[in-house]
Amino acid sequence: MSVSVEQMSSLYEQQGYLSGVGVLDPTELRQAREAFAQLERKFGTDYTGYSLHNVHMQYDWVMGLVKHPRVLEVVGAVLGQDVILLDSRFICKYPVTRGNRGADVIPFENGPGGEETNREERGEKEAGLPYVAWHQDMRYWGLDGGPVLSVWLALDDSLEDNGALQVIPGSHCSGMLPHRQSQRPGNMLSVNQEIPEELVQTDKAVLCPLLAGQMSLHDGLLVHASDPNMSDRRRCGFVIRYVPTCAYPIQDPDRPRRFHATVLVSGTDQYGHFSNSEDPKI
Ligand SMILES: O=C(O)CCC(=O)C(=O)O
Repeated sequence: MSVSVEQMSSLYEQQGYLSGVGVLDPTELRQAREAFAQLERKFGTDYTGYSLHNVHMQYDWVMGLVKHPRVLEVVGAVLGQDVILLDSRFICKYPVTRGNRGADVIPFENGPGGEETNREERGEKEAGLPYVAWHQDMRYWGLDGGPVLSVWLALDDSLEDNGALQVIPGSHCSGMLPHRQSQRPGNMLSVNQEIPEELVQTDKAVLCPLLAGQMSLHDGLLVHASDPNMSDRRRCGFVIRYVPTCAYPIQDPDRPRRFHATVLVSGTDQYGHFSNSEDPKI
């Protein structure tokens, strides 16, 4: 049974996220993956892991993704028709092998206890590997006047073993939680923030597995994180942040992120809060 965008929107309001929404057809997916592979060849994987930031301003194929009709259909059902793209970033966790991490790091496998693999043992294997700490996106964005919606579009299958996104359903209703500097090495978040674990209902965490070409969406206040990639497969996602045009930037020294690459992706902008939200001709 297919779910209407209206049903998606009400589910999103209720739980703060949606997952498993199909976007790219096989041809679009193949083209996006080939284009991404070209960037890997050009820049190297150390760079493409986290540094392809706002490249929708540089590459037509990336602009095509941020304006993909299916993405905008679902985003529009949640935010309304007048929508600005705030920011975009590829987040790619590469597989860890003996070769690229040194002999002391071995790929994660279930121990003799299968699913019951010892947490401590797993912790040791994961030590220092790239992960994303529990956080809320709004902690980073100096914004008011409207919600932020993040799309996570999978270019690879994103599953439990390669570090899929995890969310705490309903946590978007609890307001902004305190964040602090993370002590655990490997946090991919540029400002290295985390919500202290005692404030996160980790027993309620839900994994958002995606097949390549699908997306998840989450609210800017939803608590979410992701574990290291312990598989032998890449996990590449494209994160796109959208706001309704009524949202506006604020001066908040704790949330200093600026918006240099905004684009009006749908409808009209009667507010002009983001000075460069014209549709750039690239
Ligand atoms: O890609 C990830 O693992 C985390 C992404 C994330 O934190 C986000 O989309 O806000």
